[in-house]
Amino acid sequence: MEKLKKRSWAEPFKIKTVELLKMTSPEDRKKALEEAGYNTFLLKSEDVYIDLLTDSGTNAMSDVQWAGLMVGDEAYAGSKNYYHLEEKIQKYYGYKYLVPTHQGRGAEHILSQILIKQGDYIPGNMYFTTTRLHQELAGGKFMDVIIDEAHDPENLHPFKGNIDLQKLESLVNKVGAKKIPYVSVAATVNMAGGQPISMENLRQVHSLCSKQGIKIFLDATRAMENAYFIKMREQGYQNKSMADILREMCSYTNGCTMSAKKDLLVNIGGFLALNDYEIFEEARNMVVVYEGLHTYGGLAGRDMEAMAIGIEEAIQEDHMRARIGQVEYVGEKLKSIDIPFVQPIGGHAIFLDAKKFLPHLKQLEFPAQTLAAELYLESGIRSMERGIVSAGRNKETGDHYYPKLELVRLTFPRRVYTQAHCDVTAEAVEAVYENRNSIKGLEMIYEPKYLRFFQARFKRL
Ligand code: PM9
Repeated sequence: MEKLKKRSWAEPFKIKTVELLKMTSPEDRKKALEEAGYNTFLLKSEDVYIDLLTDSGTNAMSDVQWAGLMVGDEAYAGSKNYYHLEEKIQKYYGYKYLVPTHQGRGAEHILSQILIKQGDYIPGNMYFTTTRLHQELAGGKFMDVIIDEAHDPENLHPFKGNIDLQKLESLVNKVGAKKIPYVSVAATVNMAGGQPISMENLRQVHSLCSKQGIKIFLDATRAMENAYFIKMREQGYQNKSMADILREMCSYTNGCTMSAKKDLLVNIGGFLALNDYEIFEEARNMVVVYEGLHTYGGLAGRDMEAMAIGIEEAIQEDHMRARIGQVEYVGEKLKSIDIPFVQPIGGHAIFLDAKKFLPHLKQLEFPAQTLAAELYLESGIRSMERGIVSAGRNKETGDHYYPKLELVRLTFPRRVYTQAHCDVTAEAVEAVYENRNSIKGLEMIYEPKYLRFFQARFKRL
């Protein structure tokens, strides 16, 4: 008898409930895509087979989280679930004060309005769409200080989310520390391909900022995934627990904004967590204007309970190994058939390199938007454009930003899809790749003012 060659890993859960999917024909998909203006955000979810649009709010909750919904304390003020969530945030992230928000951008709005003044600069490790918009709406200018390697899809740097300390220092020298309310540090870096920042880099940024009196705010949306990469890749962290690594990361920052819809395994929710009492006081004043009372911030008590439980589940190494392992599984398959995508394989998604995939398309023919549309047509798989459409326009010049990275994100919701879904996905990408030379680009026919990627419409050239 032939022997099996390796030992596999499997998910640390079993399936109790399933959600049925509708199978569609190529004709159905053509019609749906035309109606959606070639924008995958505008497709109806029921027309999608495997939904890899985002890992945001699309995770499967555990039976314990669902049970947690039943102990939701829906009091207007002082819900016990708020105190439970506060306790878990203090324990795992180490911040003192909690302001819940309806989701990540609610926290970004409040933080930006409190700290940014007209004419300020906010350095960060690559922009994120909503984060930069809130910084701009508050009168600030985002400055990208990520290492150059992050803009190169093929570069194998293990921590492509790192901040270039020289870029940061020269910005401080040029504009002065007073014009920099804080450094915006994301972990992992979404737009760079789900790439982590190293602990050493965070420590160095902290040391530079402390000398200059500049604060640091963490975008902790996928910080637990970042902690896992540190454990796997950074010397000295192999024997530390995920919880210890996460706390150390947070200890170099003054607070965080959080979209709990990712790492924390819930369908809705976010928060602002802070160490500085004065900022907390102002945030509590603002949250009642824009979100809800300071002990619910736009969430139901049950949402906060599910999030508190989600923190405990997400910090488990077994969970994270399976979560990141699934993305890695798809990445290794695509690598074996030479599909161009961002390497190293990221934490939450595979980012196809649309410039390499469709080299005959100019950037203004929207190669990533086109590729996302083609993948849907081929297979019913929904992905997301992360290129020139997402980058938007420069507020001062009115011209498009032309990002170096023109990517299509295949984003894996946590605990949702099986290995068979992963195989189907890789095969669909391969089928589009085989037909790539016949693919034509798109023209934008409707462009909304803010965050245009959500609602823009296109037609085929
Ligand atoms: N990220 C994503 O699909 C949601 C839709 S795209 C705007 O990746 C980071 C790193 C995010 C993020 C959302 C937010 C905003 C902040 N930071 O969507 O408002 O990835 O909860 O969070 C999406 P909310």
